Amino acid sequence: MKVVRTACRGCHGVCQVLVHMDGERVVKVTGDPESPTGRGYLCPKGAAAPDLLYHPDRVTYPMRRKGPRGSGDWERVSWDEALSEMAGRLADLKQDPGTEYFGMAQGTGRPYTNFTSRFAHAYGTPNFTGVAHLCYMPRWLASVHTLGQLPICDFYGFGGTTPRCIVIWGCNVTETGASDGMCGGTVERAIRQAEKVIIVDPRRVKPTRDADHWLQLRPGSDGALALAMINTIIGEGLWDREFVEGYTAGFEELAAHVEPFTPAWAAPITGLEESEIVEAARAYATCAPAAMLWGNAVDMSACNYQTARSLLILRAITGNIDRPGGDVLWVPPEGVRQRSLFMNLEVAGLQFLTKDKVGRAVDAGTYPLCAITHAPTFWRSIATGDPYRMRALWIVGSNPLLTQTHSDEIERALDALEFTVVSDFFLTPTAQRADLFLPAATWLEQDDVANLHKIWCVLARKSVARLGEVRDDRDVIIELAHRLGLEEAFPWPDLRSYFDWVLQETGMDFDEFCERGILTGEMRYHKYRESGFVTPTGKLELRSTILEAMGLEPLPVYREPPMSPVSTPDLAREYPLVLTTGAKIRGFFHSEGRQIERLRRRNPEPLVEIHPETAADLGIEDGGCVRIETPEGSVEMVARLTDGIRRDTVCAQHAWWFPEEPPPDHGRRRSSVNALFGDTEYDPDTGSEPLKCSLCRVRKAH
Ligand SMILES: Nc1nc2c(c(=O)[nH]1)N[C@H]1C(S)=C(S)[C@@H](COP(=O)(O)OP(=O)(O)OC[C@H]3O[C@@H](n4cnc5c(=O)[nH]c(N)nc54)[C@H](O)[C@@H]3O)O[C@H]1N2
Ligand SMILES: Nc1nc2c(c(=O)[nH]1)N[C@H]1C(S)=C(S)[C@@H](COP(=O)(O)OP(=O)(O)OC[C@H]3O[C@@H](n4cnc5c(=O)[nH]c(N)nc54)[C@H](O)[C@@H]3O)O[C@H]1N2
Ligand code: SF4
Ligand SMILES: [Mo]
Repeated sequence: MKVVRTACRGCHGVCQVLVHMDGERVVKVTGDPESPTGRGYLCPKGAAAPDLLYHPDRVTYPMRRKGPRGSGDWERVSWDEALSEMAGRLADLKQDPGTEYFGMAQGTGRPYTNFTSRFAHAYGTPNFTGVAHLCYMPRWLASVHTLGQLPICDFYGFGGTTPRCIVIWGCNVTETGASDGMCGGTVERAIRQAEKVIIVDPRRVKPTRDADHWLQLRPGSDGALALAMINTIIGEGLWDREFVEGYTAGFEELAAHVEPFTPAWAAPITGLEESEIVEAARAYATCAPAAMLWGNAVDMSACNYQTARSLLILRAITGNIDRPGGDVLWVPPEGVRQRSLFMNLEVAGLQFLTKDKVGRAVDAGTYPLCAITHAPTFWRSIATGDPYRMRALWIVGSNPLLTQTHSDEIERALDALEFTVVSDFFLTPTAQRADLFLPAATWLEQDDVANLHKIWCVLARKSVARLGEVRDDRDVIIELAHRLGLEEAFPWPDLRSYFDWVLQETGMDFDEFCERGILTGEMRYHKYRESGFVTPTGKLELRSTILEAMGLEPLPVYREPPMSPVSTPDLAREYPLVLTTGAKIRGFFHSEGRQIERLRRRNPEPLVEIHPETAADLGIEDGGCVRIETPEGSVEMVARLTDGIRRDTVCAQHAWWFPEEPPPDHGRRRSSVNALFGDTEYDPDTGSEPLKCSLCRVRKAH
C-alpha cells in the first residue's frame, strides 16, 4: 500500500486528498488532514472517484461511429486516426467556407477551460459556447466592472479574524462541498464562528438552523430585495463613510436612484415582510466584519448581472471590501504564470472572442455582456441554419442535452451537423449522437497545477493511474493545435512542458512542485488604499462608467422574471407554482454520477420538493409520482414533501438521465427538467435564462 498526496477535482473544489494505492490500483480516497485548504474534508463525490475511474461503462479508447447516428454502433480507432480526421476536417473548413463553421461547446469550469478558449481563438472561430451565462459569468463580470476583481469571503481569516456576520445568498455550500474556491468544511467552520447568519433562500438550507434571519423570498426577486437593503442602509445612515467617501464613485447618484426602492416597495415583490427586510439590512450593516457568500441563484434570472451589481454595492457601502473578515481580493502566489481568469480577463482569451463576434458569430451583438456565444442562440443557429449552419462541432466535457435548455432543438442541431466530436468519460445521451468520441482522463489520471478559479494558492495534482488510452483534454488540444500549425498559441511541446512554463518563475519544475503540494500568495488587506481599484476611475464604481459607455444601466435595476405571478398573471393562473430547478445535490455533479452505484443509492430517482400543504391541495403524497408541466413540456418526478420550501414554490432536480436504460436517450426525455424551458425573454445584458424562477403546474402522475 502507498499513499499519494494530490488534489481532488470532483467539482470546483480545493480539497487536497490522499489517494491510497494497492500497487497500481487506486483503492480509496480520503481527505488530507494536513491540507490548509481542506483540513481533511471529503465529500461523497470525492470518495467515489475510484468508482468513476474503474467504472465498467467508461470508454477508454477513441471511437468512430459506424452505423447511423445514435445507433450505438461504434468502432475503435487509434488516436492518430482520430486526430488526423479532426485536423483534416478543420483544415478543410478553414479553406472553405471559413473558420466560423467550426464551433466549440464546453461545460462548467474544468482544468481544460483556458485551453479550449485558447484553441477556438487560435483556430479563429468566434462560435464558442458553454454555460457561463447561467453560471458565474454574471457575478464575475459585475465584479470586474465594479472593482476589478472577484471578491471572496475571508473565511480563512489570515488577517486575524473571520467574519462576525455571514450572509448566504442563494448558495448551498453544505451540499456542493465547495464554493467560490473555498472548501465546504472551511465555510461551515466560519459559519459556526459567526455571531450573525443571514440566509436568502426560498428553501431551508442546512445553515438556516443557525441563522438569525432567513429571508425566504420568492425565487427571482433577489434584485428587488438587494435594492431595498441598499435603500435601508443609506436611508438610515448605516453606510461606511470612510470607505464610501474615500474609495467609491457615484454615491450621491446611487442614493438618489434607490430612493423609490423602499422595503415597502420590495415587500410584495419578494413575498417578505417589510420588517424582515429592514431588520436583515440593519443586522448586515451593523455587524462588522461581514462577508457575503453568493451562489448560482444569483446567475439564473432575467436580472442576474444587475443583481450581482447590487450585491457588490451592499458589500461596498458597508465597508466590507478587502477588510479582514470581509469580502477580500486574494493575492495569488508569486511567479505562477497561470493566473486565474477570475482575476484577469486577458488570461481567458474571452475578450478576444467577444471582439471577433461582431459580424461573424451566430449571436453577433445580441447580448453585450455574454462572453461566450449565447447558448440557446448557438444551438438554434445549427438547428435552423440562421444566420448560417456550422458544419463541425467539438463538445468538450459537457452534456448539453441534459444541462442546457431547448433540449429538442439541441437534438435537431446534433442531427444537422456534419461532424461532431465529443470528449467525455461515458457515452452520455449527448455523446451517443457524436461521430467521434474521445476518451478523457479523470482527475486521478491528470497532472495539474490546479488553479482553482479565484484562490490564494495553487495545488499540485498528480496522476496516479491511467486507464486504456484516455488522455488529458489539454494534451489532446496541444497535439491537434500542432497538427493545424497553431504553435504560436501552443508553444509547448507537451503538457508537462506547459506546467514547467507555468511554474518557471517560481524556480520550481512540476516534480518539485508536487513535492511541495501547494504554493500560496501572501495576503495583504486594504490594498486599495495604496493602489485604488482596477476600474476606469480607480474607484470602486457604485455607478459604473463601463456600463454607461456601453449604453447599459450604470446604476442597478430590478427586472421581473419573464414568467412570474407578477409579470404574467394570466399565465400564472394556468401555471400557479413558481419553479426553481437545479439546487445542487451532494452526490451528483449535474448530469454526472448517475451510473455510480454508491452515489445513486443516495438519490435513486429525480426528486421535486413540494410544501406539504400545497401537495395536500393537489392530492400528492410523499414519494408519489408527479408530472411537472410548463407551456414548453412536461416531465415526471418523485415528490418529496418538505415544509422547508415556500408554499408557492417547487424545486426540481436537474440533468437526470438513466444510464441503465437503452441508448441513445437513456430515458432522458422522462425527467430532464431542462425540457421544461424553451423560448423566453433572456436577460438583456447577459442572455441568462430563468432556470431558478419560472412557472409550472404539478399534478399526480398516476
Ligand atoms: N435546470 C437547470 N439546469 C442547469 C443548472 C441548474 O441549476 N438548473 N445548472 C447549470 C450549471 S451551474 C452548470 S455549470 C451546467 C453544467 O453543465 P455541464 O458541464 O454540461 O454538466 P455536466 O453534467 O457536469 O456535464 C459534463 C460532462 O462532461 C464529462 N466530464 C466531466 N469532467 C470532464 C473532463 O475533465 N473532461 C471531459 N472531456 N469530460 C468531462 C462528464 O462525464 C459529463 O458527461 O449545468 C447547468 N444546467
Ligand atoms: N454536489 C454538487 N456540487 C456542485 C455541483 C453539482 O452539480 N453537485 N455543481 C457545481 C456548479 S457548476 C455550481 S455553479 C455550484 C452551484 O452551487 P450553488 O451556488 O450553491 O447553487 P445552487 O445549488 O444551484 O443553488 C443554491 C441555492 O439557491 C436556492 N435558490 C433557488 N432559487 C433561488 C432564488 O431565486 N433566489 C435565491 N436567493 N435562492 C434561490 C436554492 O434553494 C439553493 O439552496 O455548485 C458546484 N458544486
Ligand atoms: S468537494 Fe469537490 S473537491 Fe472536495 S472532495 Fe468533494 S468533489 Fe472533491
Ligand atoms: Mo455551474
